[in-house]
Order: sequence, then C-alpha cells, then structure tokens
Amino acid sequence: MENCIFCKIARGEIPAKIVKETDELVAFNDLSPQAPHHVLIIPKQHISTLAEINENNYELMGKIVLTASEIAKELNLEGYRIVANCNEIAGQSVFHIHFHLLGGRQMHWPPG
Ligand code: DGP
Repeated sequence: MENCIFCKIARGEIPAKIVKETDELVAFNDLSPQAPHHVLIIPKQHISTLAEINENNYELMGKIVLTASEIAKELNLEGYRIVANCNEIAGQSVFHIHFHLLGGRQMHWPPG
C-alpha cells in the first residue's frame, strides 16, 4: 500500500534495522523499544489488522510465529512475549499487521 510505513520498510524505501527477511516476511527492530530486544515481524503483503485474516492468508501468521521463535533462539532469549494488537482499542497504531517479539527483561501479567 502506497502510504503505509511498514510497506515502505518492506520495500526498503525507509530505513530499518532488518533482523531477518524472506520472500514473504520482514523482521526489524522497533523504533521505540519496550524491552532490551523488541523486534517487529510483518508480512510483506499489506494486511491491515488481524481481523482481516482468512483462509487465504492465515498461513502467513504461522510463518510469523515460526520466525519469532527462530529470532528468539538466535538472540538466546530465556523467555519472550509475542504480542499483536488488533485495532486502536487494543493499542494498534500502525495498520499493517505486525507481531511484537519482546524479550531480555522480566515481564509482568496482566498488561495494561
Ligand atoms: P502497535 O502500537 O502495536 O501498532 O505497534 C507499532 C510499533 O511500530 C510501535 O512499537 C512503534 C513501531 N514503529 C512505528 N513506526 C516505526 C518506524 O518507522 N520504524 C520502526 N522500526 N518502528 C516503527
């Protein structure tokens, strides 16, 4: 999508610290890290929110989780959290599906 910031990162039009990239996905460091390790994993295909997942694109979500787990291993994370905020009420601010991989510090539950 033309003006989507994460599509621009996926196309290499704006800089990001890329951690991993495949034909379908890109993982890069979050600009505003909430933990010592904070990586965003996105599909290159523009999908706005988790509410748009359907039978044609759900496999991408599994690939994102697999990629998150591979990155966590590469970072030697003892434990980690994967978060996907769906819609503004849940804290989504960028409307291109992304999974946050957070690790490197003690986490607490429930989140705010
Ligand atoms: P969310 O609130 O769940 O939609 O998370 C959006 C995240 O995206 C937030 O943690 C900050 C990050 N972010 C926003 N703009 C950019 C950017 O231009 N580059 C990078 N690397 N991260 C960004």
